[in-house]
Amino acid sequence: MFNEKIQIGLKKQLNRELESSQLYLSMASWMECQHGSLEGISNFLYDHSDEERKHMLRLIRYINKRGGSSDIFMKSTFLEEVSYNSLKELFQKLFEHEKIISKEINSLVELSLQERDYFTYNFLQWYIEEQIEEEALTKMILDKIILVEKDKAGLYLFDRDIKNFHQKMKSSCKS
Ligand code: OFO
Repeated sequence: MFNEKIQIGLKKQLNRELESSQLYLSMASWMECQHGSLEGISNFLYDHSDEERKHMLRLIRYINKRGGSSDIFMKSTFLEEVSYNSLKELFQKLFEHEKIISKEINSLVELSLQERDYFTYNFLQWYIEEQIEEEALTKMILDKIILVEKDKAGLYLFDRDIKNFHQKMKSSCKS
């Protein structure tokens, strides 16, 4: 029987991943509407929304494989209308969001040790690595945006950088 406390923790996390996916999606759409010329950034956000969905799926498959059930969620939610005063504000929110997710993952790791569930402990190591990358990535983007924010030419070049960086990441994931 799959440990009840662990199951509840993992189910909460899969809902957080779903929320993350929706957050990135709403940000991508806002970017596309408000800053259509900066398509490197909006494409990055759209793709990241898909990534977050994959993080959720990974949890669902794990819970089911361990004999639990993840058939408890999916209340249909409508995306709230979002708006940001600036690109900087958007990425600040994203960075804060990723830090919260990291904290939640850390608590789950702690719980898995308390409950002596070493399978789950091992499973969660992938999420730990992922959060290290995601915090670093959102912080790097935020820092760059702060540097070029008021400079239109700088923003254009930055968007091109994100596009190239993003392409490289996508092809390294495929190989
Ligand atoms: Fe799922 O990593 Fe971001 O939130």
